[in-house]
Amino acid sequence: MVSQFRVGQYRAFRRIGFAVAAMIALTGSAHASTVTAIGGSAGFEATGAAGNDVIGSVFGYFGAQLYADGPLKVEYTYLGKEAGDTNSFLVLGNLQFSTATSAYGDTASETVALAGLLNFAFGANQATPTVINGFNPSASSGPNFFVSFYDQFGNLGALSGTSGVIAFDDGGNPTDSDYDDLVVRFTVSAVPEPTTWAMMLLGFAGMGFLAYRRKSKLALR
Ligand SMILES: [Ca+2]
Ligand SMILES: [Ca+2]
Ligand SMILES: [Ca+2]
Repeated sequence: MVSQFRVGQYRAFRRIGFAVAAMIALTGSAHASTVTAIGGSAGFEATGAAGNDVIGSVFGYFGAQLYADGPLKVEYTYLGKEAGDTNSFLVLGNLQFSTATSAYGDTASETVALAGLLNFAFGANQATPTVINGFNPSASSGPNFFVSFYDQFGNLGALSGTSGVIAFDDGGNPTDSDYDDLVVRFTVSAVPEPTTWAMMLLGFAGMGFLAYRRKSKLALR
């Protein structure tokens, strides 16, 4: 009787083990969560007096748009600024960072449900969008932003990745021809896809059924 129960228990645990392994495999097969710079022209930011006083000279892309390669979560961190104008950073149309009031290190986030453009914009000396991701002009004397996938490991030349910076040039006046007028770091992480959630729910339902069946078998004895 005791050994019989143990065998049944072992089988149930083995089944649960298979279900968990299948769920992990499904989660692992979810789309890689990366962001890609589309379009634009490659180059280094300027150095010197008219250079970037927040991140220095790094390799990246002028006039590029940032595209999510699949469902993901993006965290934005306000790194700093060197600008006379009061610039802003918006996500989904809502003001997140202002060079007048935000503290370096402040964060904001968005969840992208499907592959597509990230939903951020910059306001040049205003709290409403001036340059929207998707409509970032290439080499321009007006407001535009620079994108780089540089990180603490270097990562020079990368066109896509999981972390990088977005550096804004407000085009405010001729003596401010640089890309440090509001600098943001972005970091992406995975979110489970709808099919993964569905499979997980099925897995939990299956485990519940196994437990129920075992219980009723024991009750019959
Ligand atoms: Ca500067
Ligand atoms: Ca500046
Ligand atoms: Ca500037």
